[in-house]
Amino acid sequence: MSVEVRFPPHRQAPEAVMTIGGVRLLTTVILTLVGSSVAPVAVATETAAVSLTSVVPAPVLATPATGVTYQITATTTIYTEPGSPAAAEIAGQLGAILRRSTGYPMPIVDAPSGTPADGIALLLSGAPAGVGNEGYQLDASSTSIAVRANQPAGLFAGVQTLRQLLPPAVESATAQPGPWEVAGGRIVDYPRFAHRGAMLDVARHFLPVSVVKRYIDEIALYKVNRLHLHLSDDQGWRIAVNTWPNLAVYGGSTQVGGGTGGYYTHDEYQQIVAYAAARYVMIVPEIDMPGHTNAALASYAELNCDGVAPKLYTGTKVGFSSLCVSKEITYTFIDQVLGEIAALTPGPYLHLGGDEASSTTASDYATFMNRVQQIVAAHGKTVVGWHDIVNAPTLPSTVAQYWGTSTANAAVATAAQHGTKIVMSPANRSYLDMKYNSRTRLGQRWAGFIDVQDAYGWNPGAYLTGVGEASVLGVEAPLWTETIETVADVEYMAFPRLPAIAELGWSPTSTHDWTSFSQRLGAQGPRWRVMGINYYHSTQVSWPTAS
Ligand code: TNX
Repeated sequence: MSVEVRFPPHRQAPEAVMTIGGVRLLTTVILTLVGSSVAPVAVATETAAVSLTSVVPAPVLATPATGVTYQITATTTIYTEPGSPAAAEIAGQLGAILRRSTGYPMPIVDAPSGTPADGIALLLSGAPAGVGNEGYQLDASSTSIAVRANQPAGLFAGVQTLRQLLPPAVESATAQPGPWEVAGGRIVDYPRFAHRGAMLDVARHFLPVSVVKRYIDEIALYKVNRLHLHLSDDQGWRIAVNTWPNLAVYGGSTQVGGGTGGYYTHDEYQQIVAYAAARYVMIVPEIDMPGHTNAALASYAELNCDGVAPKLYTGTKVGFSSLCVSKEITYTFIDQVLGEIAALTPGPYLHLGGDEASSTTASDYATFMNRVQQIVAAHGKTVVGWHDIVNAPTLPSTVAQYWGTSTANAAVATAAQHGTKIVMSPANRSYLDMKYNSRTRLGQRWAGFIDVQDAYGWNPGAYLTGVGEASVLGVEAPLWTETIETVADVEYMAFPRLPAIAELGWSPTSTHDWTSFSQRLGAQGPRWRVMGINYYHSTQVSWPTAS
């Protein structure tokens, strides 16, 4: 029998063409091909080194080489693709992690031609074309590790996998004893969806730059490539706008519960954008409108239909505020605000919110959303809106983010059938602010309790009736912060559910299996402990002792 693995152009599991007795069978690779020299497996096999099949999100294909182990030692060199500053930066990131925890020098040098010995090579050549722009191939032999990708994003993803193949102590901030072994074999891997997102609501409670950076590091480890920042809401405006300075200075001066709030200066926002970009995470900024705008309305009386500024708001109600749809100054305001944010944001998207506009009439909502989408387009950006936006005329490029709790939404299905792309964030599956259960101290319960099996147990490509895989741009896990105040709170709600959503976004459906996932997730516990991540020890997962 021979096995040849093929990579379809996108979003599908690789297919194995098996030739048995001259008959060619085409099958999707799912589990072990018994008796074959190539054995793609989805279930962990125990070896001394961390198993190749323990990675989260599950790789497309993992082929252990039995009995082969690579070991990082004091003489290990990191080789990087010559002439690629991006590869050199990724090598630098890997080197920094390894230097801290191994205590070894880990020099970084240009890769020579040919296969380097005793080294870890990050190469922009030799990857299968089928792994695309974000995929990679990782080969571990007894003498070398080679991560090969077509683009730097793929190298970065491969390095995140390599981190997980090393013992948890590799994440330590201080030198540890080792040994630093990697199980031999090959991983070939690429994402199912383009959009693998997380969202932070920095409006209800302000989160400083340091917390956002830490979260970027945490999500990037799970191959999440979008961070949506909810930058404005009734309770606070969180980004400086030079043309409307009171937005941040006054509108940003409080938060839920009445704390002092805060906002990002342009320089700080750009620091976040750059930090994210170096981890292959795109920032998607959201200015919510026409509802969720009390902080703006309180900052500028002229934005109100009656010309009277409301008080700042520190409660948690929704749906009571609206920009004045009939006033021309509203559109000047939006044009100037979005113009500044567009100029600071390299990514293609501006998120307009558009949710829960219950103080705006349906016809005003349609008029307003129609006009603001043109404003975004004039700034060269693509609109994202919460799925309520499909109740207005949408541009063909507008992306709708589904946040409902039902598996049927006729308006969203119709939009999808007309070509609108959908980001899936069903509130009863992906909302990281929902409580795990009735005993969870933090969070809300309006969309139900979500333990990690609920977060994992759905298929984004077949969840909403009439919204098939081809209409789905990806998934996103939002964290609303009405009850969330600190980095420890953020981590408690995000871990372990964020990695579940990340896996739905990255891994092919053929790998979807709760038993396998819960085992692989449990293996992350000791890593999170070393990293100081305050995670929820869900009883649905068996966590190794002392993690
Ligand atoms: C609904 S989801 C909201 C937010 C709240 C969240 C709390 C959505 C688009 N709007 O305003 O923060 O529920 O779970």
